[in-house]
Amino acid sequence: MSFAQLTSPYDLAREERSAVFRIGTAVLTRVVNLLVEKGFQWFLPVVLARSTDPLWPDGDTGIEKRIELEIYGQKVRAMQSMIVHKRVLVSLCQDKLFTLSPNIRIERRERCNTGKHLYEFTQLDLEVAYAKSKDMFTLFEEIVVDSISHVKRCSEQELQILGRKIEAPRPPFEIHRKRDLEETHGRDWEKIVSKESKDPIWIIDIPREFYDMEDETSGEWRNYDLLLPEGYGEVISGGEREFEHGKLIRKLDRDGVRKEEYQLLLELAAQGRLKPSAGAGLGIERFVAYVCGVKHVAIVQPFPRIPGLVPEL
Ligand code: ASN
Repeated sequence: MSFAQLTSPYDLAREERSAVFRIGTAVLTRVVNLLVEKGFQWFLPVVLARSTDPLWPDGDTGIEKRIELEIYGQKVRAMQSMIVHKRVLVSLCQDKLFTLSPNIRIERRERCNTGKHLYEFTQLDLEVAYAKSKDMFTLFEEIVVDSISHVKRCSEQELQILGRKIEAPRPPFEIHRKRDLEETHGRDWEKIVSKESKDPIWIIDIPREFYDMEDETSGEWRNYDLLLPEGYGEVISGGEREFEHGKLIRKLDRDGVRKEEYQLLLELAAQGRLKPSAGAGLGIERFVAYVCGVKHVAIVQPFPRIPGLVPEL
């Protein structure tokens, strides 16, 4: 499959495209069923909102443009992640919930060839009240293992069409501190580690946005990413969350993030109604691309949204 073909889904070999579709359906069905079986409620996504993920500060953010527009005299933003909405819902109505949410992140056009970046992707975004990092490790390990096993069982022919050999990894996955990997492998640690490892690995203690829990004394962050093997890179990102009003304010000020955009979250925190929680999001296209063994995440999108390449439809 050549990269040029990615701009038009109709140019791809029908058999291969169909196999990717069927595997995508199998993964989504299994993940959703698993969560519902575990008592999660499914809420539908919001696309335009006054509050969204600032995606700042985050060492990996390569956003070229943030989409803001005015409706009914109010400024709204295109959803970058549903972190704020999940936190509000988990605090006010439901202890375990998830959504499949379109995230619009206008990535720098130079990222078109990384194979991992899209300017619009779908995130399975979940949040659990009172959960801790270890609960999320167990849950996502089950999601990853279970959906790969399901695909191996039910989509054998599709995997064959794509020439994909994949084994379900064995949990628990290894856990490494980001700064240790950086020390050993240098700035390109993520690429190197993802290429070299045989199984997915958890990366912990990652300095980033205000909403992830940070121990202000030790400087340790209680958050995590999951890296896929074979160079597929980061597929899950999440953390335990800040819920104390004073700490949230300090961190927003420190990061230079506009507090007006997080008013409801801050009000709940001030009233002691923002629940402690943990959660994470899994990039659907990245995960399905890995299961299928394809070279670019856009291959799993019927209408590819590659940075810098706006399709006809
Ligand atoms: N979904 C992620 C989380 O739950 C946030 C993100 O996508 N930036 O932490």
